[in-house]
Amino acid sequence: MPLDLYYLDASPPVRAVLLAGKALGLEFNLKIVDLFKKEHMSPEYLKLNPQHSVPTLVDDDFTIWDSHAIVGYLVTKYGEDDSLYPKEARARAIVDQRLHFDTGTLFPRLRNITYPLIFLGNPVISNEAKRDVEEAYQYLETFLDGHDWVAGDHITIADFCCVSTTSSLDVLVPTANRFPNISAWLARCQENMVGYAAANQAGLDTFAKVVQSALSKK
Ligand SMILES: N[C@@H](CCC(=O)N[C@@H](CS)C(=O)NCC(=O)O)C(=O)O
Repeated sequence: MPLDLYYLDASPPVRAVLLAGKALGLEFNLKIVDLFKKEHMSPEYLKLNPQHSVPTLVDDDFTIWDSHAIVGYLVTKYGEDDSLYPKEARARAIVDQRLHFDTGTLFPRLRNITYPLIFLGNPVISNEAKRDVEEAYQYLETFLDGHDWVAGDHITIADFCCVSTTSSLDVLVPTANRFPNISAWLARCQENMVGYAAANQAGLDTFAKVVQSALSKK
């Protein structure tokens, strides 16, 4: 039974799911939801996902949305082992904390910039928004102290979620050389994650083009 993934590859949460799919060797039946054409507000899509967000996964008769819920589900259902989402209580709690960090801190600070920029046509990134992003970078920098991956010493689903958001933030508020742990981790993700080029880089390039075009309207 194919896994249907409703997606738009410029979207960071979508790219987290694509990365998880590559790591697990899963094929998705990709269905584009063009947010620019408001396809996510169509009655059919709202029936599937009343919160009208991408990504949404349909696995046979089961529908789930929110990238963090999706990647956890995919590992639990299709992973050969639990290494990407450990079952041991404390290891899992750390992964969950990082997932919630993406949901509650990283992604909202990205959205605070992209929503006005891309969807309201406001081509300015405020100093306050930049400061918020830099504060989030500082948290991430600290999590990575002494660790190769955001939840410890091996890749987990938290890396998929945090890298898709952080690499997108980096386009808007460059980490430059100010956050060495983040720079090293971004390079590590690029080198070590299965299918990084197709799953994250391609959509990130599209995201960067959309952002640059919106910023050029200043
Ligand atoms: N927490 C959600 C966030 C998903 C989200 O906000 N996606 C954006 C695209 S990056 C979207 O679908 N926006 C349209 C909307 O929410 O109406 C997740 O991780 O899946």
